[in-house]
Amino acid sequence: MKKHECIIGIGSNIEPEQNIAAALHFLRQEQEFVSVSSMIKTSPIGIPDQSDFQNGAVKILTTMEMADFKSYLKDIENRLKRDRTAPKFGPRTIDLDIVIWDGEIIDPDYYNRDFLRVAVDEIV
Ligand code: PH2
Ligand code: MG
Repeated sequence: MKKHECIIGIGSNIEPEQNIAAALHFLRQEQEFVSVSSMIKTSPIGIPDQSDFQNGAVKILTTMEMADFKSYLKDIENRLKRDRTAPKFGPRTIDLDIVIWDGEIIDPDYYNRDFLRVAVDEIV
């Protein structure tokens, strides 16, 4: 079966150690896990008055198509009690975004956020 290579940006500023560890655990159990970057502490973008984030990136291989994989990441966020009523740039237990899919950069944050580019470039 054809596998897609995906690099996921990972971020959290609510109990980030536990929530990032839990997200990585799910990805290791449920996908073909390739590598994970260093996690770095970053100042909040968008809404300054909230806790610092931990950010990093993960590379996996998946047999899912992109739309299904997006839903799958959303499901992990839900399992980690992501509050969907919180503001767009507000605090979150976990945020999982597809940054690169089969070698193509699909998230413009790659260009806008230095910490995301550094984390992704570490494992690309
Ligand atoms: N994500 C946000 C809003 N602000 N700030 C940092 N430092 N890291 C993030 O991942 C982040 C953010 C919503 O996507
Ligand atoms: Mg995000």
